Amino acid sequence: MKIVKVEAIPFAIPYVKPLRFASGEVHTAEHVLVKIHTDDGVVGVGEAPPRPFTYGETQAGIVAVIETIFAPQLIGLTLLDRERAQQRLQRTVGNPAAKSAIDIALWDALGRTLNQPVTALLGGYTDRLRVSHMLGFEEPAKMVAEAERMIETHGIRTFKVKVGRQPYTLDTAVVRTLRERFGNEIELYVDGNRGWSATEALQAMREMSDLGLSFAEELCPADDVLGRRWLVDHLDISFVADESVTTPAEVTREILGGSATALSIKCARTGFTQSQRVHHLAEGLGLEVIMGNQIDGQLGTMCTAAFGAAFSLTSRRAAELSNFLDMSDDLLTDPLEIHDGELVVRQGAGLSVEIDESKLTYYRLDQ
Ligand code: MUC
Ligand code: MG
Repeated sequence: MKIVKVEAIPFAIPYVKPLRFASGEVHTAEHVLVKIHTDDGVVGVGEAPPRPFTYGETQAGIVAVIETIFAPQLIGLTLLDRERAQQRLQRTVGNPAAKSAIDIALWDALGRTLNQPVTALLGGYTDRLRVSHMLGFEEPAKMVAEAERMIETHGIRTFKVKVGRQPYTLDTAVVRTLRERFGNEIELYVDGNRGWSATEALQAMREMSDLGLSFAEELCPADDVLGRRWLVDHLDISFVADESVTTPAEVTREILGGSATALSIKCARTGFTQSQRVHHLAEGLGLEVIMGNQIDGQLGTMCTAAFGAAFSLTSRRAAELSNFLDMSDDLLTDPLEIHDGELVVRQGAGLSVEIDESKLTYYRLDQ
């Protein structure tokens, strides 16, 4: 169970269609595959999606921080030295996606070693999650057509609509069209990725007050401290903190400060270990939770599903698990599938996924 080698492999897989939102856009999955090898031949895997517009990380930076700082800190520890591994990773500030991919690879290796699914080791509450699909900025007709395709092909009935553009009526018109087209057959919520001011956000939310939205996420920046509290105070639906809550301390600060009333948990930024801590905090504080998507590939999506299915609180709401459907290819030998609006969490050892080495050879950027 001793860690002997840590690999950080950059790869690039194009999207069939880009995902656009208020803080950026993604055309290619330029991610980093992390592999952790143990002395008994076990290999655990994790996937880091760099999001420079959210956390400041880049693909080259993730490879560099893993190779130069994290790998030397981890080699020699065993897979059971989990708190020591965390403490060493946390000595470096920031770098949430790099740390998370390592943490996930350690859990995968542990699961494979013990011949147990990670989802069972974490909590084992259920074996499936309902899926929520994220609709990026497009012409309104294309967004409606995409929702239609997701309903018909995958049975998905929950949609997170990206908002945060100026004028805000561009977005409110799309949300209204979706509600009119699909009626109460679908659940809708919105995510602004900090694109609006507090005032714009409140005007937009008032305009949509008859549309039965479940949540509003990061409509304006948390750094607009008083404006954000004022907004949250004036809304009558839950306000989800996403990119403003990347650590348990940030969760505490934003929630106790009145800047949010619910949380998005993303394994891509808090791995499994820190996600557990965020989950326990949410449970203690009595907060609703959504399992979020950091525009993950299939490996990252499996991690979100494995974590979300592990607990009652994280499996209550539809989880954001479907954006991998827009990638032109992926790295897994056995692709994930969404049927009847659900993703089933596999119950094999570790994360129950295998990397297709020939695809990795084709898409990797370092050879
Ligand atoms: C989301 O929920 O904000 C967009 C950027 C990112 O890091 O995650 C996505 C989705
Ligand atoms: Mg978000």
